[in-house]
Amino acid sequence: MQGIVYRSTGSWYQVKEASGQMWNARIKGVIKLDDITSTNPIAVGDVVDMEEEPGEEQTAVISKIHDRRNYINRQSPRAKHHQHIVAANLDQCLLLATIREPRTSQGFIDRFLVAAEMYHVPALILFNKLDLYKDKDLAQLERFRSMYGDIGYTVLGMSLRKNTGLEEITSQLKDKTTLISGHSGVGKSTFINAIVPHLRIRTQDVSGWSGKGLHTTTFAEMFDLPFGGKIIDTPGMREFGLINLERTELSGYFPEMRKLLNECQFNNCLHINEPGCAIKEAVANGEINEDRYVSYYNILESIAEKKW
Ligand SMILES: Nc1nc2c(ncn2[C@@H]2O[C@H](COP(=O)(O)OP(=O)(O)OP(=O)(O)O)[C@@H](O)[C@H]2O)c(=O)[nH]1
Ligand SMILES: [Mg+2]
Ligand SMILES: [Zn+2]
Repeated sequence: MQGIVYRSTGSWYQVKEASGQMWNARIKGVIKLDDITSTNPIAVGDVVDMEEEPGEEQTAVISKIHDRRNYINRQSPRAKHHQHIVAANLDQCLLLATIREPRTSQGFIDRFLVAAEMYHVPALILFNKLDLYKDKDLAQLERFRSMYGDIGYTVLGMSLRKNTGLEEITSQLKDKTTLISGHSGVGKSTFINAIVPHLRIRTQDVSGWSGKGLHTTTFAEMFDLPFGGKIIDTPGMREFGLINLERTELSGYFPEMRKLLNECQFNNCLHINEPGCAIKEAVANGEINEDRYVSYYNILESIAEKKW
């Protein structure tokens, strides 16, 4: 039988068969994997083949992992050089961000967007907790809307507390598999509870964001959307480590830079202080947003620091 992995907790996986039946499944022996070093061989969203385990109820053994269309990974929390696959076979990834309680920085948003570009997964940005925003936060939201909108990213806003802005985002999720990520406490699980009736995933208690960055969700889990599509809840992340990223490739993951790269005088231009740099020129004449260039520079620096 064939199924899709909905949840992975250590060595056991919950796999949903085409009929809708959920199986507890595990790996026995060795199965062939992609040529990547990963601490979790099977991820949420993986399509697998499995056989019923004789004598056990609703238990199966996974015999094959189908090739992944794409996947998103993070540095493994346990082993720095290893990757941890968060989820596979995605149509898009959604960054849930907040300007208050907690604050999501532009640097974090830009790292997320670079990761999405690297994995060729379209990205959306959704700002939550609009009910808490003061005038200066709303001005910041408008700045983000125009800056990211100009580059081609969809930016939406909502308040789960006030129940506003949900129609727009649900129409974006319909019939797609979406990975949702963002800092702890931005409301990822609350959002999924709001769009999937009868679901009661654990969320941070009503006292709300405590500032301690406690993680309420501790592993990735996929849910079916009642209007079609799937959504994957993930644990909050503090920072977005970018793995396997070369300095010379970075500007290719900024869409507004990508289209100008051919115009730089040197084809290995890092756009710092090389002569004839089209990117620096575009920043100077306002075609490229200066704050985005600052993010580019900061990420470039962070790549340089890692020497392995
Ligand atoms: N004021 C306000 N609070 C909200 C809103 N949406 C969610 N919250 C609160 O924010 C807190 C965090 O919500 P969670 O859904 O647990 O956050 P999470 O992103 O899943 O966090 P982790 O699982 O730790 O990554 C909860 O107390 C929610 O009630 C909103 O629109 N406005
Ligand atoms: Mg959560
Ligand atoms: Zn250049």
